[in-house]
Amino acid sequence: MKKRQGGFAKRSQLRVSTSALLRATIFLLVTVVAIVPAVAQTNYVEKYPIFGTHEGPYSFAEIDKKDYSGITLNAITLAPPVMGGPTILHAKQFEELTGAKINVVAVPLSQLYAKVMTPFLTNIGAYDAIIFPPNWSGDIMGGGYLEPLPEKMLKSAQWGEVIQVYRYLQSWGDKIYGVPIDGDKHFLAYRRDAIDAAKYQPKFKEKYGYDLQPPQTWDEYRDVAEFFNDWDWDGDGEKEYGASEMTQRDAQLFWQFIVRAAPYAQHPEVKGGFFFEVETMTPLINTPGFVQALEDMIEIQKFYPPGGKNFSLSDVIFSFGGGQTALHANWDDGFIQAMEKDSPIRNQVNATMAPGAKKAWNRKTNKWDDFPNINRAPFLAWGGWITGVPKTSENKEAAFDFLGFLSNNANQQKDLTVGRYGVNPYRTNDFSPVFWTEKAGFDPEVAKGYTDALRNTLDHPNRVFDLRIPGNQLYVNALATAVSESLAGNMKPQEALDKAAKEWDKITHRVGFDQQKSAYQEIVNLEGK
Ligand SMILES: [Ca+2]
Ligand SMILES: [Ca+2]
Repeated sequence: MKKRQGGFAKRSQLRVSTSALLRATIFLLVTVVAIVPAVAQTNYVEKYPIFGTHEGPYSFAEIDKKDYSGITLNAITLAPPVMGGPTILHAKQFEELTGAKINVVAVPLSQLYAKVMTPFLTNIGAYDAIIFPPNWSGDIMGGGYLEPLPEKMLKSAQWGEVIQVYRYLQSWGDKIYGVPIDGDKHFLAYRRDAIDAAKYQPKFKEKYGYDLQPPQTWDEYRDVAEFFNDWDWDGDGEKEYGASEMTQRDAQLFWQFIVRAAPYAQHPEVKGGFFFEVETMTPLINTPGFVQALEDMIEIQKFYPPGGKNFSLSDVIFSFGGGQTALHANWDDGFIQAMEKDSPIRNQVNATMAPGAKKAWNRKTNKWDDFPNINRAPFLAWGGWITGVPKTSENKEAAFDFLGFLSNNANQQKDLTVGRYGVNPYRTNDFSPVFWTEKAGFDPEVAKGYTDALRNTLDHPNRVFDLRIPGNQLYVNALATAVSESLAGNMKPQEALDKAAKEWDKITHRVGFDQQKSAYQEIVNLEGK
C-alpha cells in the first residue's frame, strides 16, 4: 500500500493533464476505500510474535471481539520454560485482547500433580484452566473432573487439523475433554558436524570396525557417545561430550529409560502389552529387555557432560541445544533449541528415529530373538501436554476461549519454533518440511530429517504408547526410583527392576485391578493400528 502511494506522489510532481488528475483522484478514492478496513483492524503480526494470522473462533481477531473485563481466570501449568513459557505469554495477550485477568500458577513437575489433584479431591474449584501431562488423564478425565469440549472447539479447523495418533490423548471413554496444545514422541537428534563429518570417519572405523553414522542401535549410540566424549571436536575451544540424558529421579528419568527399553522389550510379533501383560496385568518391567536397557544406561553415564547424572528436561534442552553433546534421544525441545535463530549450532544438528536393537526379548518363548536388520520400537513418550477446563469453573466459556487462543494456529506455529516451550508438532501442517524451512529457517536437509523422523516414529507399526492409566504417577515414581538406585550403583539392574515390578503389582491392586486392566487394554488396542 505504501509503495503505491509513493508512486502516486511522484506522479503528481509532473505537469498533470486533467485526465491524469482525474485518474489520480479516482486512484486516491480507491486507495482510501481500500485503506479503511485495514486501519480499523489491529495488525496482530506487528503487535505479537506470530508469523501470520489465522481464521477461526479462537483467532486473534475473534478473541479481540470478546469483552471479559471483570472476569478472573485461574490457570495452573508447569513452571517455565516448558509449558509455563507459552502459558504466561499467551495469558498476557489474552488479557490485552479481552480485558480478562489471568492468574497463572506455575509449579515444578514434582509439585504439579498434588497442586492439580488436591482441589479436585477436596472439591474446591481452584482453577478455570489446567495444563497437565497426558498420563494423568486416567485420574483427571477418568475422575470426571473436566468439562467436555464445546461444539465450537470440535467444529473448528484447529481441532480438525490434529493428526489421528494424537486425538486419543484428548479423550477418556467416549468424551473429549482435552484442548490439544502439543504432540510428543522421542527421537534421536545428533550433531551433523561430528557424525556427518568426513574427517572423523577413518578414526571411528579403525576403532569400532564400522562406518560412523547416526546411531541405528543403542550399541552404536554407546560407541558414538564414547568417541565424541570429552574433547573439542567442533573447534570452539571448549570440550564436548557424548550424550545428554534426563537422569533426575523426580523429573523425567522414567521416559529416558523407557525409550531405551522399547526396542529390546517390544517384540514386533508379541502382542498384548509392553508395560504389562494385559490379560494378567503382570508387570513386564523386570523382564530381560528392560534389564538390558538399564545395563546400557549405567554404561552411558561415563559419556555424560559434567553434572549430567542429575539432569532434568530443562538441563538437557540447554545442554544439547547449547552445543554441549553429540547425541540427544529425547523430545523435540533440545533439537529445536539447537535450531533457534541465535543458536551457535543452528543447522549443525539433524534428526532420525530413536535407536533400535539387534535383539528383542520374546516373552512367549522366553528367549532373545535376533534382529540383524534392527528391531525398531519408537516410543510416543508423553504424547503431548493436555489442557482442559475443570467442571467447577464459573467461567467456562472464557476458559475455553483462553485455551483455544493459547493453541490457535498463529500462536502454536510460533511456539513450535521455540525449543524451551515444549510445544511440538501435532497438526497436519506441522509435518511439512516447507513450514520449517520458510518459518523457522531450517536447512532443507534438516527440515527433511526432522519431519521424516517424526513421521517414521508416529507411523511405525511397532510404536510404543505411553502408560496412560489411572495412578500413572505412582508407577512412574516406583520405576524411576528403582532405575535411579541402580544408576547410582546401589542396586543391581535385575534386583532394582524386580523391586519396581513388585511395587507396580501392589499399585495395580490398590488402584483397582479391573479398572487398571480395562484402562491398559485401551492402550494395547492402539498397538499396531
Ligand atoms: Ca568444542
Ligand atoms: Ca511437548
